Amino acid sequence: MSVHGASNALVRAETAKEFAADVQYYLTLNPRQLPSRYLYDALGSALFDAICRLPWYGITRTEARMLEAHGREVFDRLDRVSTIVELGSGDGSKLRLLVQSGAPRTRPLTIHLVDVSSAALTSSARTLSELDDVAIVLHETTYEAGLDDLGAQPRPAGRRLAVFLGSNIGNFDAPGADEFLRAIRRGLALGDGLLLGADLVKPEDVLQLAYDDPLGVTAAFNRNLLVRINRELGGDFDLEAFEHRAIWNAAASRVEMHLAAKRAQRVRIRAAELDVQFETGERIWTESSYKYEPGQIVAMLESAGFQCAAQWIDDVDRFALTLVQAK
Ligand code: AVI
Repeated sequence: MSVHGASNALVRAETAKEFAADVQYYLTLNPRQLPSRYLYDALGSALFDAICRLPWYGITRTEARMLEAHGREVFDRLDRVSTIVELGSGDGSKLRLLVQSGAPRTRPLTIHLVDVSSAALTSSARTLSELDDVAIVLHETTYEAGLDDLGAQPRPAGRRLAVFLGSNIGNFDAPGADEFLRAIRRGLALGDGLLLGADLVKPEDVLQLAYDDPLGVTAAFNRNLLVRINRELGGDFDLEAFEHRAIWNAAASRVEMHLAAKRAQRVRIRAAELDVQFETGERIWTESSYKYEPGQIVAMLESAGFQCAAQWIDDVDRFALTLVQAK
């Protein structure tokens, strides 16, 4: 295995200035919001890893089982894959499962890992180093910049397979998901593939436990955003004064995470030059996690320039893996 980093020009660290500007903008919207990407500092990422191990959060386990079961069919339907591009590298274990269960495959295989987190890239590269005959290229950057970079590179022989797992698509609203899928399409050529993992609509009590677990790990993941603002932007949020809420919005087909003020209070965030007055019960909307029906996933992919090659559905744990090709 060989590992290469993309050029430094690609490395885009999220600056404190951008964070401050986003906090200033989103926290003063009505309703108050914070972009969910800021949940993932080092502690937030560790808490998310813990969430993936919770008995009530099934996405990671179900998807891993499905990748193992259907990996072979993925590479049968999409022959001559010479390049895999994983957007949001996680810890590499799901991609390893896919490649292992997909043998025989083209050798050597080049795997591009795109993630803003250098810790995630390192851990993923370590996991994938167990595979033979694989070259790994790390792109420490946003998905969009990684896709632009790949689109601009000379194409090796064989097909590209983009992989976007973990129902990360569910954290985009509909226009955002469409824009993102179109950006993936632009980075691919006719006949290249995209494998998308997406969570399905399930009973409300199951969703409630998945996003408000009895151990309080998801609550800590959510409230850590305030810890991050206090540390990085000189905020004075009183953590005890905000509680985690997970709300199933059936009309919009999404689970929303919020932080609700337990009492009226004023919060100062120095680096954002912001004073915010919260009333009792007032909420900050921190994340949406959209849940789909299988047909909606296909429709969303088709309108972004793909055609469906296969869809595998786990009807018990309600998760879908969809393989499409660029048309
Ligand atoms: C990363 N993303 C797909 C997770 C989700 O299910 O929306 C993040 C998460 N939020 C709360 N629990 C997990």
